[in-house]
This record gives sequence, C-alpha cells and structure tokens, in this order.
Amino acid sequence: MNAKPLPEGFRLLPGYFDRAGQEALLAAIRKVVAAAPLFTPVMPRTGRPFSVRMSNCGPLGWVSDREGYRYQAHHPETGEPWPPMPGQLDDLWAMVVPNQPPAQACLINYYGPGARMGLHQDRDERDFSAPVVSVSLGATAIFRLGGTSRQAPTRSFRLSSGDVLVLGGEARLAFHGIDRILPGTSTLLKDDGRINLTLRRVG
Ligand code: MD3
Ligand code: FE
Repeated sequence: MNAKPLPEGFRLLPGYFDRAGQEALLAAIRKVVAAAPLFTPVMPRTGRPFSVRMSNCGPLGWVSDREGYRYQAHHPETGEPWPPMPGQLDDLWAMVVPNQPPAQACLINYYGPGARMGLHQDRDERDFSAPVVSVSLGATAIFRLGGTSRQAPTRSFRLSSGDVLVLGGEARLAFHGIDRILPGTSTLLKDDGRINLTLRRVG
C-alpha cells in the first residue's frame, strides 16, 4: 500500500518493448557503442569517477568531466560526432511525445556490477518543457523518485527490461536515482548488466 500521490507528469509504461523489441533495440545500441565507445565520466572539480559508464547517440550527447556537465556534439575521447539516433528511439519519442520536434540527445548509461546513480535532478538542458523519456534494458533496477526539493520524501519503483518512463510536467524536475541493480533478473545482457537510455530535448 502506497498512498503517496505520484508527481504530475510521471508515466510508467511497463513492458513497452517486448523481448523481440528489446533485442532489436539492444542490437542498435551495440552498433552505437561500437562506434562511440563507453567512457567513464568523472565528477566536476573532484574528478571522482562515476560507477556508470556512458555513451550517446543523436545530435548531442551529455558528458561530465572536471570542467562540468554539458551537452556536446562530439565524443569526449574519439572526437567523432555521436552516431545517429536509432529508428526505434525516434519512433518511441514520436509515440509518447506527439506533435513535438524529435529528441536531440540519447544518453546511454551502462550499469555493471555494483554501479548506481545518486539522487540528482536533470537540469543541464536549457528547456524543461519537453519530457525526458527513459528505456530500461537488462537487469531490473531499484529506481528512487522524490520531489522537486532534495528533502522531499521519496518512493521506490522497479524498472524492468522493456519498461519506458515518461517524465514531463512536475516530474521533469523531480530528484531521482538508481539505488541498485537486482542480480538474476534478466537474460538480455550478461553479468546482470543494465542499460538505460534517456531521450531529451536540450533546447
Ligand atoms: C525522473 N538515469 O540519465 S532513468 C539520467 O536508470 C538518469 O540510468 C537513470 O537519471 C538510469 O539522468 C534513471 C529514469 C529517469 C530519467 C530521467 C528523469 C527518471 C527521471 C528525469 C526527471 C525525473
Ligand atoms: Fe537523471
């Protein structure tokens, strides 16, 4: 029993991608990562590495280094432009964000053993009017969602392979994070790996 209301604009679409859809999307992401290898971002100032490894596709990609967080058109290590957005992701965006321009950035987060993501807001974009759309692939994650202040109470959800989350409205600026990955929950990726894709308008 959980009587706390969800923030306005929070939409979970469980099982949006079936197994065949997940495999096709994973094949497209593997091609992206072959051209734009996963890199290990570090925290601004401290240089402390993230436990999550990242890449991007689409016109812009999110990066973090000692200089700060930002969107840029090129891979930080190869200097190459990010690979194009796979068709399935453009189609997903058009389905859940109708009558809007296409997503400009897709961040690829890879969670290996022990990886997590602390509570944060997504506010490196110039425009918060478009939702963020996320796709989970592989092992199930324990996802924590709070309010628009860090002190607000939080609640937890499981994000399973094939699930899509749409964060618009008030939910767009909600604090959120990934507490942990549950081992043995998917056969899509080996070694309890998890991939999260987040589609965004940057502004
Ligand atoms: C709620 N990724 O890349 S996805 C991120 O699973 C990020 O890798 C997590 O947080 C992951 O920034 C969570 C679900 C998600 C994505 C964006 C959100 C939830 C969100 C933006 C606002 C509120
Ligand atoms: Fe986030």
